[in-house]
Amino acid sequence: AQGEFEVDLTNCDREPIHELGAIQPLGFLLALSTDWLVRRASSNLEQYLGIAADDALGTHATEYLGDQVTHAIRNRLTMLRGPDAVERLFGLHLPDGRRFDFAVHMTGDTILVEGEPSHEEGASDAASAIRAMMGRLDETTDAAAFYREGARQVRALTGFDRVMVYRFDQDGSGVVVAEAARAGIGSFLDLRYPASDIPQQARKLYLRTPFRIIADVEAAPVPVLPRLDETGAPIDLSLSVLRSVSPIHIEYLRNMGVGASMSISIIVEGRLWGLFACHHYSGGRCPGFERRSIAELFGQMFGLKLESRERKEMSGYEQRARANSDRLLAAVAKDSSLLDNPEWLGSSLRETVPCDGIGIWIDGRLARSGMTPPPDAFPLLVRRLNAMAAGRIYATDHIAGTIPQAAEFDDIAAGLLAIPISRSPRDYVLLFRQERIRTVKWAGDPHKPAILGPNGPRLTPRNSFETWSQEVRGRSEPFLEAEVRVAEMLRASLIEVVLRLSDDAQEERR
Ligand code: BLA
Repeated sequence: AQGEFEVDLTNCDREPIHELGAIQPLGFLLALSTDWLVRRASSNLEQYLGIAADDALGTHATEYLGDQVTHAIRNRLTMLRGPDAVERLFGLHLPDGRRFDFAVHMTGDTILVEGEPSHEEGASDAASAIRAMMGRLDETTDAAAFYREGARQVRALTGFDRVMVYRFDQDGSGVVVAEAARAGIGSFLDLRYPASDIPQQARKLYLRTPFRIIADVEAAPVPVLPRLDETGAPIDLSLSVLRSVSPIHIEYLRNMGVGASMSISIIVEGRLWGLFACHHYSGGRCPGFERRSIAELFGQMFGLKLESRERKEMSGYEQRARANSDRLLAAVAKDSSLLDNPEWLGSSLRETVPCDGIGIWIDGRLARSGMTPPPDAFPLLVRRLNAMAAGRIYATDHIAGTIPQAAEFDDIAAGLLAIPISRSPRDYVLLFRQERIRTVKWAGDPHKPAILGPNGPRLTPRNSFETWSQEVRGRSEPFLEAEVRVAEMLRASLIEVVLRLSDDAQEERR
């Protein structure tokens, strides 16, 4: 039965997109043994090298690549470093004088050589191009301007109709945080796309090969022959520059009206932070390999700069937080009654980790200030916290997600950061954040990332990108990683103070 259904995401994540056995037609591929004999060839070989793929199998590739190309590639192969290295050679001359660009890498004991005609597009002074691009980035002050400038630079370099900076969230969905686009094609800025639009295995590949070009959505893939080798294995095209594209993704791009697509990975702290996602609408588009390589290098530099910006921001925040916390502790040390004063404690903590309310639970007694759940909600809250991992900070933007009863007060307090302040998890400082109703603009209904395709139980990406607004309730502004780290620091100090106070109290009692 056909119809719409909830997408089975594991289905998508299992498609072996590195083993589709085909390339895009903009170049050719040869798989060579280490002694340079052709093991596999793309079926379009004749078009580029004048010899049919079938006839090339088992021959020496030097016969048609020529001595110069063979020599240059052999030399370069010795420079491959690391398992995911791909070497590039630009503007080499074939025996008949035509200039080709090459990408070479190893997969197992097989050499993969990919060639495509050189573009005479004057991208030769790569170093100064990159230097100028970096300079522009450095002139930007805030994050938004930095992203925007990045998008502009990639568009200027590659000429795509639309260049977006697409940033991932923890749940894998993403949002367009900057855009540079040709006039008159509308804007995707701020739109959110579900995680399933880019399946897991594709994300893994984009970490290994930070650049992906889909030069022409309508181009027929070119099979690499033979499909299976003597061991029955398909060719592994994980690192191939020309790797052909999953039909599901092609369908997705068609549904979006895209003719060519390009993505450049933005990697921060070893993680896929996001992508430069680029669309071309009027047919295919493929910048030359050299220019694509500059774009890729730009993406790498962009990621590094982003990383250092984020680090700087973080360490600034942590420094301020440390100073606040030192001040707080010094004050308490002087006047221990302050710890019983939730108003005072609340306003001091708020400077460090912004919140709307604070509850202090010590020895079964509650003190609170600001926007907090009602007092009778605390015993349950504390019991649930006691049941969680001992002695750890717990932070959530959605208390009711773990403690369903919290839904009753989530219009007042929706988010919580709990700091356990005694060694046995019984006493807490609880920071609450109010609900913040947000409207998320999804590009299409995220509950229907796919519909059942015309050819049976095969997934088809959704075909509507009509903005679908979702009102998110019962959630607060999330607590950031840096805030949680700072809370750890506060915790250590608070424990010290609380221990000291209880020692003093015992002494007084004696
Ligand atoms: C790949 N999906 C991608 C890529 C992007 C997106 C950017 C990288 C390849 C490329 O550059 O085109 C998605 N494109 C987007 C998003 C925006 C955009 C979110 O412009 C927002 C601005 N896709 C689906 C479903 C499946 C799917 C349901 O929607 C699976 C069932 C698959 N997407 C899919 C696959 C790839 C992909 C398999 C990998 C393509 C490849 O590299 O071979």
